[in-house]
Amino acid sequence: QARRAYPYDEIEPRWQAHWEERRTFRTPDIGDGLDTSRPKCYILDMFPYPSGAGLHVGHPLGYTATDILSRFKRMKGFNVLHPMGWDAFGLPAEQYAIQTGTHPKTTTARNIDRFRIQLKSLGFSYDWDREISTTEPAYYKWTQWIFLQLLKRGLAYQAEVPVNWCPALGTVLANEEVIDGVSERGGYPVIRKPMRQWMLRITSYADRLLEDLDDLDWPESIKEMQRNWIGRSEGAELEFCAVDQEGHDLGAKLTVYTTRPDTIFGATYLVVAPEHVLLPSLTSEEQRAHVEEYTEVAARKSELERTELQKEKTGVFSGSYAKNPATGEIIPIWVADYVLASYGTGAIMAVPAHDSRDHEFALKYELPIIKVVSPPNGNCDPEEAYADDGIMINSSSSSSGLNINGMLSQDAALEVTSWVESNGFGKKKVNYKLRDWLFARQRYWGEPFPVIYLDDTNEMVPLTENQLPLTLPELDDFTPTGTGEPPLTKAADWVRTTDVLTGKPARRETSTMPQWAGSCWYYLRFMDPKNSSTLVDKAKESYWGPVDIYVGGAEHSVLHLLYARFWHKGSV
Ligand code: ANZ
Repeated sequence: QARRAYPYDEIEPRWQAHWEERRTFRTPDIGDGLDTSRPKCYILDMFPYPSGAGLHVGHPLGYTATDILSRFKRMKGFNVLHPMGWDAFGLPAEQYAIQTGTHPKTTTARNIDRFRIQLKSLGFSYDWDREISTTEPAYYKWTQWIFLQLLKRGLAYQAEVPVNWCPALGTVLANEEVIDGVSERGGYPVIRKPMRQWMLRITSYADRLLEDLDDLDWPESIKEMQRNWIGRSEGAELEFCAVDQEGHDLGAKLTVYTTRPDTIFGATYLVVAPEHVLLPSLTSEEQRAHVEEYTEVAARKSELERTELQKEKTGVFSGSYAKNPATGEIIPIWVADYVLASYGTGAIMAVPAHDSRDHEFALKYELPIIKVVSPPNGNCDPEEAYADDGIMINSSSSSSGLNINGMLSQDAALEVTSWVESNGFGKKKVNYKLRDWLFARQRYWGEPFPVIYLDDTNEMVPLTENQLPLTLPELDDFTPTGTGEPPLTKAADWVRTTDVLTGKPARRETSTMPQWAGSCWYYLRFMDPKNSSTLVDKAKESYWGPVDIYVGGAEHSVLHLLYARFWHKGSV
């Protein structure tokens, strides 16, 4: 009886088969039956990562919302583009493959099939004719092509940068794979080790990525996350001369970055990051053993452990001093890991009366604390650093001729900046928290870089466009090598190559691109998924673009949602 009243197990399969057969939700192409006089609506879901477990409940949650909207818009006479595809390169697939001993190609194909069946059984109205996967050579040909464009524009470069190296596992780990300084898998210690890596110059676009947010029709919370991540900060770089205990000039200059030049009279010591290049030359013989021991311990910590997670500040005196240009006083130079090498100049002037980190440090190591800002209403906690603006006090010196007493902090900051600028030991400076994007992984399951290195000169030569795609070689043993060399080094026949232009022997790049490479631009490819001669046809892009509705997780707000904006700006 119940079956006859509601034969759901007959209705759904029947209609799903009907939609499949008739390709009901196919969106025709421009020039192939699409009525372009109608308005369009491009409704996009976040590119799912097809894991072995199948869909989780969060997937259909968002997909149901976009499906309702797609059907509604179609009924209202819109041409609706509502595609689906797979973000299928990357670490999880590779880890799963290593654990199960199955090739990532096999597991990925299996996972995609499973996801597709599950999505179809939910009856979503996707245009399956436009399905793409980042792991298909026909797709990653264009990911590689974009990389070549970035390279041509000077936006891709190689540099020695510290990476998470796990000696026990013999591999480089992504930040997400390191928990409290040990590897997520196995719990082995992870250290920071400099390695040659591909980097993308996202910082060249820091100002545009920030300013253009104002014009974006995105939720304010996502825009705010991007703003904070880009982290624009206005201040000054100031030079301090290194001196010995008697005040004799040592010939070295230490540049600090500060957002509070107004507090210069309260700078009672300087701090350099443990990795600072000048540290070895600033270290006195008496202090050398202490400093070296300290920097070694610091090298084992991640940035998060050195900042947010650090319960107690630690540091060591370097044995040298510097002259505070405003006061003429001789102040000590310390090394401490709460100062990061990767931000500003990797050195700070410490103002313990007005910065809480410096305050805590000064109390612990008994360094002088001098108040130079008085709160406008006169009230402040004497036990704590007063970090807000106020009125300058204790801020004049006859030796330097600088006097900012009685000024408001902001005016004093401008005054000090122009004073250092006119005396030639500093300048106004804007800094961003945003770093260049570490764009290489010592892993197998990713897009190969389309570049080679000539054997004789080591010169890097980009592949030509007609050599793309450079396909990932079949490799039975795709596990990490144990030496930090990428697994692709094991594909010896693939690595060995010749430069087509000169016929010279060469070798291929063996690191691969990170998972985000393929997910940076998929919204463009869906507009023209089968085009083999260009990434996306201009006419199709101008009809379908931009994406009208995108539903995805906020956890990607500073990953592919930011990377995509950078690629779009950088490659067109
Ligand atoms: C002196 C000072 C006095 C500071 C004061 C603050 C308050 P944002 O806003 O994040 O840019 N700083 C600079 N470089 C650093 C580094 N590499 N690692 C850790 N701290 C660093 O912060 C800039 C401020 O953070 C700078 O201004 C500097 O401390 C510190 F009352 O200089 B300030």
